[in-house]
Amino acid sequence: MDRDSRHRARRRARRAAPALLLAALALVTGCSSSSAPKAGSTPGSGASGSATAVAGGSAGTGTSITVTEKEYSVTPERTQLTPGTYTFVAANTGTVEHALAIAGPGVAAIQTDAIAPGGRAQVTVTLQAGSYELWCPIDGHKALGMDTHVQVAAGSS
Ligand SMILES: [Cu+2]
Repeated sequence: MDRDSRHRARRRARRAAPALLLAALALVTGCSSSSAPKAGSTPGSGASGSATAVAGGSAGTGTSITVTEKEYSVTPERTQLTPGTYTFVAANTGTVEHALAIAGPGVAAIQTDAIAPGGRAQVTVTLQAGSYELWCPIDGHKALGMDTHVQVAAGSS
C-alpha cells in the first residue's frame, strides 16, 4: 500500500506478533486432519488485516471537505475547521496523477491511492486542534507547490 501508513501497520504488526506466533504454533501443533476451527479463533481478523488509510474514523463518514488538486496546487474548500471527523475528498482536476496525504496531531500521515486525472479519492480522519498538512505525495509535486495546511481550532468563530 502506501508508504506512510506502513509505519502504523508495522507498529501494529509488532504488537500483534506474539499473538500471531501463538496462532502459528497452534496451527503447527494442532490438528492436521480436523477441519473444525478451534472455538475462539477468528480467522481473517488478524491484526494486519486492515492497513487501510483510516485514522481514528471509519471510511466514508464525517464532514466532507473537497480538496481540489492540479498542477501544482492543493486547494481545500475550507481551511479553518473545528475538531471532528472529516472526509477529505480529493478531486484531481489536473492532467497527471495526484494523490492526497494528510498529517497532523493524531494523524501519523495517511494518503489516498494515486488519483487519475478527473478522478477522486477520499480519506477520513479525526482532527484535533492544531495544524494539519495536506500535500500530494506523488513524485516531487509537494516541492512544486502541492502543499498546504488547514487549521483546526476548538470553538467556532
Ligand atoms: Cu500531485
